[in-house]
Amino acid sequence: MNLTELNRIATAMVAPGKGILAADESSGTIKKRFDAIGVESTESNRRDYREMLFRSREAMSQYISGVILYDETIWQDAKDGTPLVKLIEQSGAIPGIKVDEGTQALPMCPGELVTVGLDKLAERLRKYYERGARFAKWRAVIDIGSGIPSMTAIGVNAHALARYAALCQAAQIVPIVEPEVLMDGDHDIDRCYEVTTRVLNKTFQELRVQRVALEGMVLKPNMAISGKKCAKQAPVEEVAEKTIRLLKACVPAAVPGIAFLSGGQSDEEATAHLNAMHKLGPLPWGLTFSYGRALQAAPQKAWSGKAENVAAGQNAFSHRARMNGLASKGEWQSSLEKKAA
Ligand code: 5MM
Repeated sequence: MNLTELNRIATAMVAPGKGILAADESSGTIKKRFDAIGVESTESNRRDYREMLFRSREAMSQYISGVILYDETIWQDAKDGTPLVKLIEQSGAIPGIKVDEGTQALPMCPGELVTVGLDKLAERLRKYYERGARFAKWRAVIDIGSGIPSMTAIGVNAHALARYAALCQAAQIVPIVEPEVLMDGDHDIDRCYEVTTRVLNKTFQELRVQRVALEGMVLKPNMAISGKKCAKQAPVEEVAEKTIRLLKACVPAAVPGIAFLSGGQSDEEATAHLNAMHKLGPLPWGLTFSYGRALQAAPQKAWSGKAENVAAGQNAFSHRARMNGLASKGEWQSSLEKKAA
């Protein structure tokens, strides 16, 4: 393992002003997104949509440091025959790959999930590296509800995240470690804070036990935030303050960067929260976005599967990428959104 090189890539993934595009929706999830805009989820439509994003010159060259791909996409070519991976590289961004294989019910733990995909992972990583992937992603899902999460679910998911991360580093691939505490319930921000603390502490304990080099990874956490159905929604400043307090308590400074998931926040909320956190600096790690929905909802709507809307889709994507790029430096203002509208 060349740790200097892993650290160089991890640092580039969280460079100030840039963040990561999570375009790794599995077939089921992208179908849901396409259903919402009335587009059939065929292999060629998925290719056309992602090609549109990767050819968005402004977004890709200025605000996107890396793209997380799904297995189908990493092997696909653009309409003109150029591998999609090459389009990403040519824009100056780094290709990455989602390597988990989704979740399964966790036996003896009703309502809880464990992420799978460790079998033959070393071999898959070798092929992805040859194709150009320089980082990977594995997402664990932790739900908050009555009596959950259990320490069993937190423990097995942390163990799998660390197994995955160690295999990535051995294959010279930077692991994005994503333990996502869902924001789907009616819990308040303090319950999210408490559960996320337990999850991150257990995750870093496992990473250390399995000898993962913290200097060669990126953490992709949720923010400390109110559940979507909670009657009392914490304001932006509280989300920022509690998230930074929590991360400072749980994430060692050796980690080069933290890149948030958006988790179902609106586009502008996700941007405002990241921006507010940068007002609380200096911070010990790079802090940026690795958004899926909060970067793609607008371009998906603008595109709606029509070739004549490609420019509109690219404009919508570039706008969100620019707003989040500014937020990753604490330079975003809500008036910039209105001006664009
Ligand atoms: C883009 O969505 C990713 C893949 O999800 P599925 O495996 O369920 O299709 C997801 O892991 C994503 O990378 C993160 O959750 C961040 O995306 P959001 O939309 O939460 O910012």
